[in-house]
Amino acid sequence: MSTPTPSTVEGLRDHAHAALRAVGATVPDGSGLIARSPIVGESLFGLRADTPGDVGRAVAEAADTFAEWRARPAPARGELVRVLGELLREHRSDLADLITIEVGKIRSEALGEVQEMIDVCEFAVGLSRQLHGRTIASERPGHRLAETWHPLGVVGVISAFNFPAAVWSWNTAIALVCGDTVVWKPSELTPLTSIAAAHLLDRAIERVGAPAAVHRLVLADRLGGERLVDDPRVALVSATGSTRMGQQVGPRVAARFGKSLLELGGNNATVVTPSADLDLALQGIVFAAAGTAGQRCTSLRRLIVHHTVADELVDRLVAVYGRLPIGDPFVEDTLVGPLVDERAGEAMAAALERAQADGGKVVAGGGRREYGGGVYAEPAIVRMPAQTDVVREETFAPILYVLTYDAFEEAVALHNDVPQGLSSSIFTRDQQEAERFLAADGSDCGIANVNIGTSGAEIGGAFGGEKATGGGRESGSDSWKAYMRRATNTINYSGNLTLAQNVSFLT
Ligand code: UN1
Repeated sequence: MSTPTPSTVEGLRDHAHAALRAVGATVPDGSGLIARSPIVGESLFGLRADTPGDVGRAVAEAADTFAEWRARPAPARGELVRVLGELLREHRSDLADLITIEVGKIRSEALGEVQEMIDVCEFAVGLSRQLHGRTIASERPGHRLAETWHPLGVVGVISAFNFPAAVWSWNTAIALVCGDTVVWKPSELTPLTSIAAAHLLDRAIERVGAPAAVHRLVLADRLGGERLVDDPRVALVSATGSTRMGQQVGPRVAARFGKSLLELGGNNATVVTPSADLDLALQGIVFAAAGTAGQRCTSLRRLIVHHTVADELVDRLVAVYGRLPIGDPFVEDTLVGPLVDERAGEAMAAALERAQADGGKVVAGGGRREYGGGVYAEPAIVRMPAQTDVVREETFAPILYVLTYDAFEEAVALHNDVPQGLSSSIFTRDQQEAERFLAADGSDCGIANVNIGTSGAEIGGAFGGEKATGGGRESGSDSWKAYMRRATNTINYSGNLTLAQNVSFLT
């Protein structure tokens, strides 16, 4: 529900309670955790936090339930996810309200996030009848070689604040149809959205008669997260967050031979070539760079533009940036909401300072708007003389660094010369350039687009990236394979024991 007047702490508190009531969830009163809203920059209420011991208990319950859940046929597991999708449709608006309250996303983007959840549920339901392996030609007569896929175990999901519900659903919908049980540790910044989403799943569990502990939500701090990461009963840790977080999680999970699926930082770039349709580029760039206040892992952070079109494109971008409605995301026309917290505002200011010290020129935004107690940043455009260290780092805020190039090879080299490798795009009408960007020696990212921005991927494709982005793939395509274990089967129906590679033994 959009409100014409700016939000107040009391208003947001009532709004959050109403949304939670509508989904049927209650807030666990207590202390240890605070539900807050970046819209006003204030806390709304205190919540009981789970201790590392509680996390251990949740893992134990999920582990105990695994055998029972695994035994259910996959299409029957799909039924649970189908009902979750139905409940998400019914409560689309309530969940979107909570996302706006806790993350500050504008209405359309919050609704889009819930749509993404519905989409992945539908994808997972279809998948529940398609978890198939392959049959492989055997080198031996009268033998069959096959692959079978089996449920993995407990999946620990660690999610970030910026997609507090969708990223959980990518993991959970797929893991559940794959026969896994799930323990979810959301960001401490988004407990209410998590409570509502988990409650909808609990309702679906009850409706289809699934075992209650196929899913457990834990509202825990960092120590609780570490408990999940280190627990040998957690077969797969799927973690979304910063590269620094992933650098800790990956080795810890690997040390106990667990599997991890990491979706970490991005430093996404768009190349604009001389043949580009600049109207199209403009729209794609503004949504990707300023949308979600630059707080998507797919947000556009670097613009690599041919020197012949750079001035025109930047001038047009500056004009659009000057008109961007910044403010309360519940106000209808707002396009740019708040940054998540004061720390994000400080990181943005610090990055802008460093960029200027490197010779960068801020040509749009960069300031702060006064609006309640929230941190409202004006999305910034900075023309850089070179790709310096600050440009090569991911600052989770709306800063768009502009670099220019002469030769296409230079654009690709600049593009790939960052530690991260999540999303990328090119605007061009030249087919050769488009294909070269997508080729093996083009973009080195997990996502490479043509004539569209870097953000806003559909769920049907595999989502994730290379290098410091962590290498994991979630959501569509064959990402489900990360949530299952593969067995290779050799079946001998020949009546003779033949050894592979023509080895003879005892013959
Ligand atoms: C994220 O920011 O962690 O492609 C996920 C996108 C969204 C998902 C972003 N579908 O921008």
